[in-house]
Formats: sequence, C-alpha cells, structure tokens
Amino acid sequence: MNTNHATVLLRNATLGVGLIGGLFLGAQAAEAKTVHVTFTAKETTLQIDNKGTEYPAWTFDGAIPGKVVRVTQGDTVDFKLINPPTNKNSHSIDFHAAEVDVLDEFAPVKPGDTKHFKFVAKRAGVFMYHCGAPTMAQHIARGMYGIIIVDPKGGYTKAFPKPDREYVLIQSQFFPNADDKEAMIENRGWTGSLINGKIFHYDPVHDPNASLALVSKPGERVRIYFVNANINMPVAFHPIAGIWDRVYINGNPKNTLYDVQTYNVAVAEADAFDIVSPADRSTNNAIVDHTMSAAMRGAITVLMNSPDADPKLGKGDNILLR
Ligand SMILES: [Cu+2]
Repeated sequence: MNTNHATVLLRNATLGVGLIGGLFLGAQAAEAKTVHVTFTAKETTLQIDNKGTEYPAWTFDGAIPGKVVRVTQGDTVDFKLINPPTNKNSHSIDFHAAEVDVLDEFAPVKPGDTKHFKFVAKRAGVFMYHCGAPTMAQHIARGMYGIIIVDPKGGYTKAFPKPDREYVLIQSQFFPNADDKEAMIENRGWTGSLINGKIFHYDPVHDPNASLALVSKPGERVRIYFVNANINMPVAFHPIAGIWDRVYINGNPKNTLYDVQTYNVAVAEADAFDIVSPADRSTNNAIVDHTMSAAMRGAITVLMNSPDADPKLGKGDNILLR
C-alpha cells in the first residue's frame, strides 16, 4: 500500500468515526488545518539596543523580528498583509516556506491596500520570511523579517527528539543610516549585529544594560531555530564551551549533522541547532557568530544552564524573548 492510499484510508476512517458519533477527536488532530495569519506593516520607531537607542524601523506588527509563525507540515497558511494608508512605502511578504508566484503573491502592496493569499506548507523545516519590496536590502535592514517554523507531520522521533526548550534567534546587520540603500547593498558602514532586534540582546556579560539571557537546566536538550537575516554576511554559528549535538539543515530532520563545532549559515538560510549541556553541573554557553566583526558588534547570546532556570522560558509562546 502506498502512502496516498494509506492517507485516503485514514481520512475515510476518521470521517466515518466523525459521522458515527463525533468521538475520537484525537484521531482527527493529525489532519491538516488552516492557520490564519495577519501581518500589518508598521513604519515606526524602535529601540535597537539595551540602552534605548532609537531607530526609524520598518516592521511587521511593530516589532523586530515579526511574530513567530508556527504550523505543521501540510497545513494551509491563510495569509493577509495589511499596508495601512498612513505608511509612506509599499511593502510585501516573501515566505520562504511558500511555493507560489513571486509576481503575484509576493508583489508589493501599496499604502492603503491589502494582500490576501493561501499556501500549503508542504515541506518541514524552519524558514525565513521577509519584505521583498524594493529596495529589498533596505526593507530587510530596517527590520521586516521573521521566522516560520513548519513542524514535521511525523512529529518527534528518535531521529528528531523532543527538545526540553526551544528558542528563536534571528541575526541581522544594523546600518545606522536607515536611508543609505547603497551602503546596505555594498556592505559599507554597518555598526551592529542585531539578535532578535537588539545589539547584545541576551548578553549581560558584554552589556551591563542587558536584562535577558537564554536559560535551561543542566542536561536539557535546547533547540535553537536560527535565521541569518543579514544583508551580506554569512554567520559562523558556534556555541562557545559547547558542541552542537545535532544540526538540522534548514530545520529538517532529513538533513541532520552530528557533533558540529561551527556551522556556516548562508544569508537567508535558517537551521535548527540542538545543544545539550553537561547534566552534572551548572554551565554557561556563549552562542556567537564566530566572525569577529559580527560578534564584537553584538552577535553574542548567553545561554545559562542551571537548576533554577525559569521553567517558563523556552516553552510555548516564550521561544522568542522580547
Ligand atoms: Cu517593506
């Protein structure tokens, strides 16, 4: 029996149960669902470091990065982009998890207009999304990007163990002159590395104003969903005082590497990284872009592994710390 036949039989069986008594809702949970997602483009002012330096950002929903979109492989994303009439620029959406028409679904949306389309998230993994309106480098550099996680329809397995905690980290280059598109394209004058929208966001070691860090308990498996939203620079992703237990290229368990010190993440690539700290002691890791020009500009994130780790962090809606 091939997979399609099995799927049809499973659907019929589920339908039959539903018709008979509306029981066994659990059996229907594996069915693909439709997830409604709405983004509103907001041209606004945001703080790009822990001491409150303001920057004229362009955003999805008023934050860098935009919100985490999470679906299961096979789900339909019913998406709406609102560009309010108060904005000065056209904006767009480019979901790397979508296989559609760049000239249709991803076309620029003028201020006052709305774009609505659907796509099926057919492939498991982690994917970047971003605004692709011209000049794209500027729209990304000013903050219009985020992550969509497409969990495998097969769920967790031995090859893809359930993590104890999950965190999203999205790195991007900060260009202080928000209007200098040429500098962004030619990689001139960038002064900061933003991690989830802020320089040294989770690094109280290098920045006394930093109040957040990633946490776990000793021995826990921590899965990091990492997006390289830089304009021009790859990222040498490395956990200081640790080793990546597994790297899932593009976040897909079909593409797993083991025991990796540093993994090179291309521009616009997203991957998932597992780290498991020693179980018998408290430790700290510094998760860095080992490219020194980026690390010293802000691309360092502290992961504290201790028994008193906040049980709420790295779980549910707390995977992208703001
Ligand atoms: Cu835009």
